[in-house]
Amino acid sequence: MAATVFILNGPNLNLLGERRPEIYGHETLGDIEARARERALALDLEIDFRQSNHEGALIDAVHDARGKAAAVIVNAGGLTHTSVALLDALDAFDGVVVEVHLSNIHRRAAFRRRSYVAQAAQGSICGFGGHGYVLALDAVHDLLERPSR
Ligand code: CA2
Repeated sequence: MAATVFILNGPNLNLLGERRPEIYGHETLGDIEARARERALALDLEIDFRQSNHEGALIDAVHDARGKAAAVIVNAGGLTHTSVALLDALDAFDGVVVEVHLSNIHRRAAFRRRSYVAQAAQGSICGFGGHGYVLALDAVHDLLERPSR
């Protein structure tokens, strides 16, 4: 049976494609979801793709992943840099966690360089736009196939 991967997106990611293309690219979140679905199909992974502007809803989604998903890919948006509560929820998830950002957060303002999410993640991918989600699915697939890595 195909393993399930939750792909969780935080605040303002629903606005992608409308503003700030110089930072976040021209793709909408729908375009990114379509790309992720295509890759997941090729990797024989099932995906549950969600976006919320609410911290509690994202935490609930991580709780929901417990017992349902083998991995969580998370772009927590601005909550990346602030949310100890989301970090705690990810810490309570037993499977693989991969952090994704469209932009290279290390080349931006200093406050964006700190990521709470990173502390719960096996790895982080940033700076590759929507392609980062495809790279994250490849990483999840690899980690699930070879758990010792
Ligand atoms: O680069 C990323 O993926 C971010 O997670 C995007 C967040 C930002 O707060 C993080 O530091 C890095 C922002 C989400 C998208 O916000 C938009 C704002 C204006 C127009 C379109 C999207």
